Amino acid sequence: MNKDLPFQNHIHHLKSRTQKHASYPDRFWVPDEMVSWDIDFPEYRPVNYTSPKVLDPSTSWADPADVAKIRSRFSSTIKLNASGFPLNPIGRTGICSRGVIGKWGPNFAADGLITTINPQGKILVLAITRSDTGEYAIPGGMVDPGESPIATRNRELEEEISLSVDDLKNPVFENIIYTGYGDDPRNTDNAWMETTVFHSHFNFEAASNMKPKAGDDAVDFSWLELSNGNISKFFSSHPYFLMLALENLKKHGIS
Ligand code: RP5
Repeated sequence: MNKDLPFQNHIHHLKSRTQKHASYPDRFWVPDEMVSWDIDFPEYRPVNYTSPKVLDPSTSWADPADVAKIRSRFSSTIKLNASGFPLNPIGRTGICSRGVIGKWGPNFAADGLITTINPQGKILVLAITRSDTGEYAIPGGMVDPGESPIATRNRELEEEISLSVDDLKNPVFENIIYTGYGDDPRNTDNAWMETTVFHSHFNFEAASNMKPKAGDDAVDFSWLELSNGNISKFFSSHPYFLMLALENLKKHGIS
């Protein structure tokens, strides 16, 4: 992690504590200094919320309500509370249980961050507009059982923005720039997002030949200039991922 970069929300998970999600009740207020589980906070009364959709037994992507049934899945690095529930690795969020998140503990996603440089020398990123929060986002989604992160990335680019595997051939470079916690407004004390971010850079001709079309959870798409103003409008920890992409471009001698 590069500590000098701005937009590191996941360090204090600001959005996980303060951003109102449409379907969530108001969170119990957690001030910055009370986030860590290591700090005593006897008044802490997180709001218990799990969406009816998550609790519906026919929802195939959700864990059973009884966490004991899936506890063996957790790696030894995941802390459990006294009742055996997994604890968010950053700390308190003001909501316990799962919210709209299907799995107890970490929920794995993959993101496809695509950049190009236009003839005017501006760095552009391919962004979607999310249907749930209305924010810009890098296209991405949840890893299906048995799926590799790169396969998820490819599937999500196809589902959300109609890019084919052929469109993704021959990037100037492509590599993973981040794996870990995402400061997602749906996170709770017991369920949270972790993601793998693939950065692929294309020359302008290849990018112009892509014919993106918004679909699935995306209501729109755009090639957005990577200005600080635009970066700050992105969903979850995506602003930080975009800073990492700018660093990655520099590392590759581009920009
Ligand atoms: C974010 O949520 C991830 O970085 C990824 O972009 C996204 C996955 O959730 P859905 O888009 O499937 O709702 O935390």
